[in-house]
Parts: sequence; structure tokens; C-alpha cells
Amino acid sequence: MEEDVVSVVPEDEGKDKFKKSEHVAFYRRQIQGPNLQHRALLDTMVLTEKGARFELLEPDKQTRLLLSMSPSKRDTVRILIDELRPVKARYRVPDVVTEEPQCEQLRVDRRTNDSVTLTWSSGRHRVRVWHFPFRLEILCENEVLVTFNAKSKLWFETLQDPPSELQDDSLWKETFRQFVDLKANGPSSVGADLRLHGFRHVYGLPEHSDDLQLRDTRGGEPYRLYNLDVFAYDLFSRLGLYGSVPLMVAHKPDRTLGVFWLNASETFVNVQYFPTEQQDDQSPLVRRRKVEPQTDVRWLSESGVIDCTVLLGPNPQQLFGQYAQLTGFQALPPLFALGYHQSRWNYDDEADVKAVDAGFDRHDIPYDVIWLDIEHTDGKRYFTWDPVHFPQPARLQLHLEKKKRKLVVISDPHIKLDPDWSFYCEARDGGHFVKDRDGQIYKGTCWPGESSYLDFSSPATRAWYSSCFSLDKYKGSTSSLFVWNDMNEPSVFNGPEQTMPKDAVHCGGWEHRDLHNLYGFYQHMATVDGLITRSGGSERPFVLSRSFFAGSQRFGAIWTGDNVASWEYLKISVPMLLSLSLAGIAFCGADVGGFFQDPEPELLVRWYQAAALQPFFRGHSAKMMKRREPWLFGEEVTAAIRTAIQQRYCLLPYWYSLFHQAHTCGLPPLRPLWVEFPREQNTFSVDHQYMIGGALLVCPVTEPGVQEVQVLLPGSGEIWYDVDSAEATRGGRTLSLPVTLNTVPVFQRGGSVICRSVGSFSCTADLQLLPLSITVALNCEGGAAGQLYLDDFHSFRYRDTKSFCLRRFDMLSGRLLCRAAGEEGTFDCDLVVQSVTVLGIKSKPSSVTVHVSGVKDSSAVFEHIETCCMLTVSSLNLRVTTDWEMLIS
Ligand code: NBV
Repeated sequence: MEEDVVSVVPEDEGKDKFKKSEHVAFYRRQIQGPNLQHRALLDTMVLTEKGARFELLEPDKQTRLLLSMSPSKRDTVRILIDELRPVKARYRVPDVVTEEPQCEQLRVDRRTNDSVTLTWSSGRHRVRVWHFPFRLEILCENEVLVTFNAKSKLWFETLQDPPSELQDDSLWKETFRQFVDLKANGPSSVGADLRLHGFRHVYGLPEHSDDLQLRDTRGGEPYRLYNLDVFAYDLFSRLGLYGSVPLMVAHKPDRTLGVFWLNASETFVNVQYFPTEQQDDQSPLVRRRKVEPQTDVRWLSESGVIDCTVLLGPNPQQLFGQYAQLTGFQALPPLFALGYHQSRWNYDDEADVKAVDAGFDRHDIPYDVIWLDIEHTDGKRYFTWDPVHFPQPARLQLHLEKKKRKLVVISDPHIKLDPDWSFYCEARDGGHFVKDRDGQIYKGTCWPGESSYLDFSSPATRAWYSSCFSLDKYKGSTSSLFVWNDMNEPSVFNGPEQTMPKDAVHCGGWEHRDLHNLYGFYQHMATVDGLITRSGGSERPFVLSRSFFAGSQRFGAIWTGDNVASWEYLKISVPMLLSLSLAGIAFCGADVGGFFQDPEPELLVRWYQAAALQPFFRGHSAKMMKRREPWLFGEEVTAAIRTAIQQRYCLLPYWYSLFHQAHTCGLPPLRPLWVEFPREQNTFSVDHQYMIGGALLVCPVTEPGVQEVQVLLPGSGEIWYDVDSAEATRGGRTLSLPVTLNTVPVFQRGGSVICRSVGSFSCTADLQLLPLSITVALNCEGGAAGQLYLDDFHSFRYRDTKSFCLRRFDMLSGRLLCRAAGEEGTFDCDLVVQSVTVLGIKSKPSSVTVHVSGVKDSSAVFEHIETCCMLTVSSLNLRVTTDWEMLIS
């Protein structure tokens, strides 16, 4: 198998197979091109219910554009620019924006010869359009927040009819290595710049293997958004990886805003911070001239239109809500998907799967899902089973299902060109394949050899593909089988940059160039629909995808692809996952242990510890790597991994509640510190620590042989409680914390309440059987609050019949209340609270009493440990769905 991988990543070719920005013609044209002198023709303004429209004119080239601007009730402003009179339609990204925002009526606030100022809502926000040079300013009160076209970088190549002879190579034809791209529409690129006033921190634009805060790109590569299969990707790189989300998030102490550039073609982004670091370092004299902080960003895309939405926040929570409203909320995963997943390329056969499954039980390590990679199929024909190694797949699933565990199998988008295979024939005859530029079915090579690629951009193809997951059609599948979409950038071994040629043609005649970054998004969508339909619409699906775009959060989980078993890759997984989380992709994870190469045991342990505290938690490794099930490295390692996974399971009530929050409010479970501490400037660049929800701060150990870690505990008014020792530390300082191999530095924030399950899990289904413990961490005022969300953990009944339960815990003045939070659902269950621990109680109380539904129930058993100010009330049996209160006096 090693040979296979080497042939995919040949040594001599290595990373040269990927383009740098200098190799890309449209990028060169825009960067080297002149600033164009666009004018906004103010007299052409039309106000409609949807906002305002203006014509733009660029006199040199006589380019006429139409600018539409729509402010929404949720404080977003959409700026759309297309050709005024196009010779043919340009691609507009469908299916990503879930709901056209409700528009606000604009009113003219002020008009001069040079500009017109429009206002909406209570008059707090305004938009000012300048005639010449054309600028569009977005203001809040009187402060300009964003200037569109501040540097006159607006660029719009209008479509033309092809010339009779191709002259200029780069306009109609572009060559990279041996690959020739014939551009059906000629030059078609668009671009624009935005100035973000007062901001010195921008984030987002996943996926890149880099720090969380975006870098100044002067003198280096721009951020590239172009979905590519990059095996063992380089670290600290701005080149494209498997997925793209064109959302940039900017933050300063009093405002968070977002810029969403809805374009699915190859896109570059340049970032420039002001003052520059040099200006910052200059003498006080120079500094006194005070260079106002600002960030200039420039977006450049190969085709499509300019469709740019500015999300005005103003706080991080509102920003997440605005973005989710636009592109969709995180799907609520079935609970099992939040458990631990055990994968490997490949588990060899049914006996191997059963042995690994039994190994988890034998070693008392919980897990929920075992995964099968490409070798499970009959000759890399997805939807089939290898008849020798997996002769009885349904029986295997039943075996797992008896233990409430699941099987995930891979399903890639390339379809083996095999005229004797009914699946291939159906796809071919149904017109479901992408075409080449000559109108023939496109052929490329991938795992099965010569293959064709399903055209997931076609609704008919998606519907057909979805139907292939029905239990009667997908032989050997059962309702406990779930799916993994890999190679869906798409990866084409013999294609340019190992992907599909841009001049391939999709349904509707659109070139692949127009929608490249949407390919994986659409496969993910179709697979999810397939699983939902398979269950008659009642069960929540689980699908993992490698490629993604804005909005992929609606479908399920993504992971960061082919990483490497080294400390550096463990470390970079944290900012990569934070960046994804900021861009809405909340259910994300990295291969635990590293996909390629063999981790040393210490690295493996540290990776489990970190990933147990991240949303998607899967161990995975490449075929040529040594086996690494958790029990293969001696008892010390097994024990450390067992503890990490068991602790993850105990924290599931909290994780599940956070996913419910992501599903309803758009807030990601994994958050950079600044999201919770928006005014604390020293958190703005921190990306080796993070928050899980609002309550837990995590500082994973990502270096070998560490005996002490430095943990930044933000907020001078905060109290932080070490989750292991219960020891309290004031915030606003960096703590030196001694660590052993078993320490995972986690702190609970004073003012929060967390629910955990108590006991030993074998899989997530045990959550229903185990009692809960509640940890109340008091803040300086002696208060704390938190929520718990529950439902049946697998169906859509929470949505369709409101069968859910959302509880609130409030602690104030020694009184802990358990009540319904907001809207009441209809879900009831027997889960009980067994113990309550209160952190931060200095002196021993004289009594603790419990009242259930207003009636005094009993005096409770409690213990107070003075050294760590901890009160534990035990032997309780309080139904979590019933109202109760606890009085500590
Ligand atoms: O299907 C094999 C692998 C898979 O295990 C991995 O997780 C994917 O990222 N796949 C890539 C293709 C082969 C990579 C060399």
C-alpha cells in the first residue's frame, strides 16, 4: 500500500504540484493591474423594498456594473455587484444562503453632489455611497466601521464572446505544468477591497494550517481558498487545503464584525494591518502622529459575482447568530457522534472489527463507532462490500448494534468506470456525471483507477445519489450504518493540482471553475439527505466530510484531513479547529495520533487528551502505519487514554447542551478566549488555549517532556477553579501549573454550572442510565448559572414534536434552583442528579436542605473541604426534569 500513497504524492513532484499565487493568471492580472476609477452614478439610485441600487461606471473600459445594497433587520449589509447588461449570466452561488435576510427599508438621510447617505432601522446605522472615487461606507452612529473600495481595488472582468483566434494566452487559455485550461468565458475575475476601521485582529478563512489570527500577507502568499487534497500538508501555510469558508471575522474590544464573500471559485485574500509592526516600533515622536489602527483586506475570485455581506455584530454572540441565520445552523448531531470514534485505514475484515470492538470492552474504554475505509469495498466500488473480507456486513452491524455501537463506511465521489457495475451504469445513463469541456463524461483517475465523478451540483444527481442509501438499495447496510465522504475536493490523481480541471462542465453548463469549492459541500448534502430519507425522515444523520464550504455545518462534521504524527501537528490542530469553529463549522476534529507516521506513546496520549476536549473525536491512521489501538502501548498509556476518553464521556451532558446552543444560536462549542473575553486584549492572539462553551478553559499539553505549563487565566474579576484539584485562582494572570502525563489543564470559570455523568461508560447510550453530578463554580458575587439540554439523542422529535427538555441551574445567595429554561419542551426522562459540588464556599454551612416542587424534601448529606472551599452534597436523587431547589445556609 505504501506504493499507492507514494504514487499519489511522488517525491520529485511533492508540493510543486500545487500552484502559488504567482502561477495564477487572474491573480497576477488583478495585482499588477491599475486601480480602476469607478464612479457611482448617484442619479441612477433606486430605492426598493430590498434596499438600494446604483449603477457604477468605469470610464476607461466603459464597464457598467449594477450595485445592489440590502441591509437586513439583523444588522447585516449585503453588497452585490454584477454586470449591468451581461452577455451571459454569471454564476451566483446557490444553496449556501438558507434564508434571504429580511430587508430593512432604506431612507435618504443626506444628499450632496458627492455622496448620498442612506439610513435604516432606528437611524443607528447608515450607508454612504461616494460618487468619485466610488466608495461605500458603513457607519454605526457616526463612526465609519467599514469602507468598501477604500483603495479602489474594485475589479470586474465583464464576460465577452470568444475571439475568433485565441491570442493572449492567459485570458482564454492558461497552462500549468502539463495541464491546459481553456476558459469558455475568457477572463471573468472579480475583486474588491474593504477597510476595517479600528481593527487589528482578523480571523477565519479556514482551512489553512496556520495560527488563528490571520497574518499580514505583505511579502508573502495570500490566503488561498481552493479546495485541494494535500497529503501531509505543510505547516504555517496559506495555500489551499480541503475546504473553504470565505468568512473573515474582525475583532476589537467594542466590536466584532464579519465579512462574508460568497464566491465558490478560486479565491485569494490579502490582509494588511496598520500600523505595521515597524510603525509600531518607531520612536515615540513618530508614534505621536498616531496611525489609526485598521485592517485592509482584498478579495480576488476567478469568476462569479461580487456578493459580500458585512455582519455588524456588534458582539461575538450576535455575529455568530447573524452568520448562522445566513448560512444555517450547526446540525444537532445524534449523541453517539459526540462519543469516541475508532478508525483506521483499514480494519481488515469482520473478525478484525469484532476484535477491536471487544478490545475496547476488555480494556474498559468507551467508544461508539468503528470505521471502515476504502478497502471494505469490492474493488473501490462504493456501496459494495469486499466479498472475502466483509461477507456478512449486516451481521457485523447487528453485532455492534447489540452493544449500541455503530459502523461508519467511506463513500467517495469518484465512481469506478466499470460498465459491468449497475451503479456505474445507472449514473452514466441517468446523466449524473460531470462532463469534460468537449461534452463527454469526464474521466480521471482515483483509487479505483479510471473513474468518473458524480455531479453533485445537480439536484437530480443528488436525489439519485441520496436514494442509493436506502436500505433496500444499499445491500448489506442497516440503520446503524453511517457515512464518511472523503476525496471530495474532488481529488483526481491525474488532474491539475490533483483536482478536477476547471473547464469540466456541470449541470446547467456551469464550468467547474465557478463552483469548485462547492463540490464537497454538495456531496455532503446529498449523503445527509440519503440518510435522513432512509429513515423516513425520523432519524438524525451522521456524515463526516473532508471537503466543505460555508454552510457545511448544516450537514454534519468535518475533519482536518491528512495530518502527521508529530508534536507540531498536534499543536496546529488547535488553531485550525478554532478557525473552523469561528467560521460556523462547529463539529470539527483532527485525526487523533496523526494520520501519517507513527506517534510515540507520549504524543499519542497528549493527542487523546487534547482531542477528548474537542468537538469531533476520532482516532485514525494510514494503512502503512503500525496499529495503534489504545491498549497497544503498555498499561500506563492505556490508563491515560482510558481516563481521557472516560472524562470525555462524563462531560457529554455539557457537550450535548453546547451543540444544542450551536444548533439554535450559532455559538460554536469551541471558542477562542477572546469570544468569552472580548475586551481583554491579551487574549486576542491566544490560540493554544481555548474555551469549551462559556465555562471551561482548556490548555492542552502539546509538547514532549513537559513538567509545567503556563496557563493564561483571563479576567481580573474572574475566579478559575482547577477541574482536578478544585483549587481557585484569580483571573488576570498567568499560572504556572505543574503537570504529569496524566494532567490535562482544564479550569472551570467562576459563575458557571456544569453537568457531568458519573460512572463508567461503555458507549454514549449509557448516558441515559448514569446519574448526573452538578458542579457549581461560584463567582465573586457567589453566583453561578448554567443549562442542560436533553432529548432522545437520536431522532428529530425534538424538532417535530418539541420533545426536548432545557433546564436551567441558578445559584445565588446560597440557593440553587433547577427550573425549566425558556420554552418548555415535552421530553421527560428518569435522569437524576446524584450530587452537587459547589466550588468557592469558604466556610462550612450548618445545613443543606432540598425542596422538590416547593415542598421540603429532606436534609441532605454534605461534606465541606475547607482547604479548597468545596462543598459536596451527595446521595441525592433529584429528577433533573423536576423543579427543585437546594438551600445552603
Ligand atoms: O481512504 C484512504 C484515506 C483516508 O484514510 C484518509 O483519512 C483521507 O484523508 N484517504 C484520505 C485517501 C488516501 C490518502 C493518502
